[in-house]
Amino acid sequence: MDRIDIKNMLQWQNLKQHYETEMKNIHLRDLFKNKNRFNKFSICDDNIGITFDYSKNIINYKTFKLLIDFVKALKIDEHIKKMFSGEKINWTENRAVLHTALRNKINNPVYIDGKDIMPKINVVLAKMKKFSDNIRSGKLLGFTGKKITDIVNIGIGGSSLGPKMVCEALKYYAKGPNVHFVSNIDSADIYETLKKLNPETVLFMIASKTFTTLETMTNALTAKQWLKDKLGNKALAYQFIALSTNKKNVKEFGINENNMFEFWDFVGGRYSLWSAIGLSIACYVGYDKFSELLEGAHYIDKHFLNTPYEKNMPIIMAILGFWYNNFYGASTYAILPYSQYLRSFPTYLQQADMESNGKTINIEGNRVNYETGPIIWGASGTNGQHSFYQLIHQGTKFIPSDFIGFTNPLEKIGDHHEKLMANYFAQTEALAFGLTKKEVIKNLKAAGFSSSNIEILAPYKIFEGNRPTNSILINNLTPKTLGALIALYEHKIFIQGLVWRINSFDQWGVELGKVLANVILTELKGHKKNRHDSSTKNLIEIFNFNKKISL
Ligand code: G6Q
Repeated sequence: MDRIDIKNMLQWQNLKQHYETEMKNIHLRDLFKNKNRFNKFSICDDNIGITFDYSKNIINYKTFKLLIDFVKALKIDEHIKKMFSGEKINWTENRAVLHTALRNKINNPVYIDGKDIMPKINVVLAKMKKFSDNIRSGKLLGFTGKKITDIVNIGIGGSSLGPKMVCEALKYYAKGPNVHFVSNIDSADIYETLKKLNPETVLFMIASKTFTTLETMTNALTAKQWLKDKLGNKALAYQFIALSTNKKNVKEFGINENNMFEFWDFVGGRYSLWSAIGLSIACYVGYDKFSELLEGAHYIDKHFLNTPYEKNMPIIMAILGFWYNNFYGASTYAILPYSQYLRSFPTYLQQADMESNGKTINIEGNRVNYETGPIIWGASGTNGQHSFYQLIHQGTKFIPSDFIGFTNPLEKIGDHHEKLMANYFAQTEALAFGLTKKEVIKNLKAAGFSSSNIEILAPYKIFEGNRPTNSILINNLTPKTLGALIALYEHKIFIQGLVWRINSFDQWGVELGKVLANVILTELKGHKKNRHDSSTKNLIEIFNFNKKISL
């Protein structure tokens, strides 16, 4: 990237001035006086069945143009091309970023250092197909000849959150074995999972890019011992497989190369559900559905690459987030899916977004002088309405949010879906337009309140409104639309990283805690004492003392 101070750019200055002089005090009620607003600020893609309505954002035509001017000035198109063409844009790890190649359905060559990576991707996809077909059909059996009924994916972070979220989201389509995800090093996780399983019918997938992660390797060894105790050592060859980039460690662990599904360092952990890490998905819903998931993501990749900025969904999502983050001081962003199937989507996006853009050092190695990635949070649909929505509607914090909903339910039962979606529409309307004092007084009068009571109550019942939302309305929850939805957010995150001039693809911020934990572990095992601050030292001493007496 060129040396740029984004706050000194004319385009940033224009946005700043526009915010201060025209937008700071404007209300969505005023903006909606323009009857053409929905047409101008929405995109309906009938090919995939997604409507993206961003009209309930605090922007006018000029804001939109200035935001587009800003990203154009940053030449983001060049960076997008660099990612898709395998340039090593993850500069702190000297790696290409090619999760898009994993779902490259047109199969055109994609080169890293002059070598086409598509052949090796296709080999692994074919191996995943064969394996998942065989597990589902019962051609591949457990050690004692029984059909696999349960898969336990042992992995953490990117090696768990993506496949777990997708398996939950596509549960309706599942006909394969049950899937379980063990990630926490807390023994409660593996204990509670294993205690209900039959060792003869369990398949363990050890999902770890590096095959060194403390949590995963500890859980994997516990699972290995459990299976060995129940069925003997030979069962391992039948019921343990590895999803990894690290052949050597997989072998040392005792898993044969045939039982290893490979991926590569150009696939970041949090972008890995499209790779061998997605094998649990393929076994759960079938390879065809997994392939449709890839197809949906590929569809958005093409949209992202080929659509002008003004109609480009991920780019628009990115610039709107940037607008609130950097001009309105919004430090958090809510993700609100109106679908029980997508209940883990906010958790998944927390990693995808916050691990990517929670950074302070820019490409030149300097500390940024502006805000970068927001705090991402959220929960599924109406459940949230009965807890934290109060704060979004009437709290002092300014929280933009995304509402994700589906036109059709997967299973129509009574009027559940209409009721769910009535809430979906009502919430964005209430957040945008609120309830004025005049309207509150009118309502209270109609409800028969006395004037003195009206005076007391009215202030509490006012909704200021002007809370911005995006509505993503999808026809049906299918593997394809889910793939598309995930890819929309992946690219949004990428664009925001470009705007903030940070590396969205490393995660050094998770390292320090790991190093210190290794040091402290020796102390908890009583081997040695290290120097610590007085708080940490005393906490460790209390832990070690009480551990002895409770034993
Ligand atoms: C994601 C991160 C991180 C990673 C986990 C697990 O982008 O890199 O969440 O996925 O730390 O790592 P392994 O897959 O190497 O065990």
